[in-house]
Amino acid sequence: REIEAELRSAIQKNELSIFFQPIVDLATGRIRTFEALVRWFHPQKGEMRPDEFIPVAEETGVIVTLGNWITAQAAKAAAQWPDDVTIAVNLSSLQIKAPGAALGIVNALREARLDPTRLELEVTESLFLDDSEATDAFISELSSRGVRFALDDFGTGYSSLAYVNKYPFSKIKVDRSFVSGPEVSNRTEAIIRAVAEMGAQLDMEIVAEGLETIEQVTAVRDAGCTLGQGYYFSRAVPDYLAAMLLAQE
Ligand code: G
Ligand code: G
Ligand code: G
Ligand code: MN
Ligand code: NA
Repeated sequence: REIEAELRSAIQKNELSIFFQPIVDLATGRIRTFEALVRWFHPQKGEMRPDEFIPVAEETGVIVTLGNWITAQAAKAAAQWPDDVTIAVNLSSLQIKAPGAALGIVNALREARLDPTRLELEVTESLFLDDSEATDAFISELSSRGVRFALDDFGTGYSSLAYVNKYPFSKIKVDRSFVSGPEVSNRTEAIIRAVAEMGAQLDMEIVAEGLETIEQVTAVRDAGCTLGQGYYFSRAVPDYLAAMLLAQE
């Protein structure tokens, strides 16, 4: 397919870049993490959304090369930030099944001189659906080196609680569909409160995603979420703007 060939050369041609969206401490307002989100500015077609090209990258296997590149870039950017700011990178299931997947991440960290505890890998349950041996090996290898894992899009899939039970997540990201709409209903708030309670019991932080209004921020904070992410705070921004946001704190 055309998009596949284009994607393969996009890295060399410098058409891809990593943007960074802050994840904010809801008690202090300070940035604790940036989530790396890949962007593709195509010379003819303009901005291509990751929703369009990540699935193609997955189907064609390009995601392995692309994923390693994203992790390396993200680690390099994070190495410039204060030590208490972490970087979150999204992982596709195909990436972790590739031979040497864990090693690729370890090398990216080493090359960037980034402490492994400053990297968080965001995974969804699609990661766990098959080949659990490779998944287990990947997670235990990286966990033992200090890399953290976050369960992304929580609340939308199947059997999410089974994964919470099985793997050592340090964070759960409540899917943004739970806060969509200008206000958070009492019902939704009760669900978020229950998830936050679970997080407190299991020593996992709960991130509310997709926060766009102050009402949503207040509601999820009152419900017990400790971290928030969304357009209310900031969109994903290029590295120099991420550095400026940190410098302003
Ligand atoms: O900004 P947003 O349009 O970035 O991202 C849309 C979707 O693409 C999300 O599901 C997000 O997790 C995914 N995505 C964005 N960047 C990356 C990336 O670097 N790797 C992977 N695997 N997925 C990404
Ligand atoms: O699947 P994942 O959660 O990694 O996807 C992140 C996606 O959510 C990206 O496409 C990002 O641009 C988008 N996003 C981040 N903040 C907001 C927000 O406040 N509102 C909406 N609608 N989307 C958001
Ligand atoms: O919604 P999202 O999280 O993708 O926010 C990123 C926004 O920033 C997009 O609307 C994107 O168009 C814009 N943007 C920021 N920097 C650049 C840039 O260098 N080139 C282009 N084309 N768009 C940019
Ligand atoms: Mn994510
Ligand atoms: Na998410």
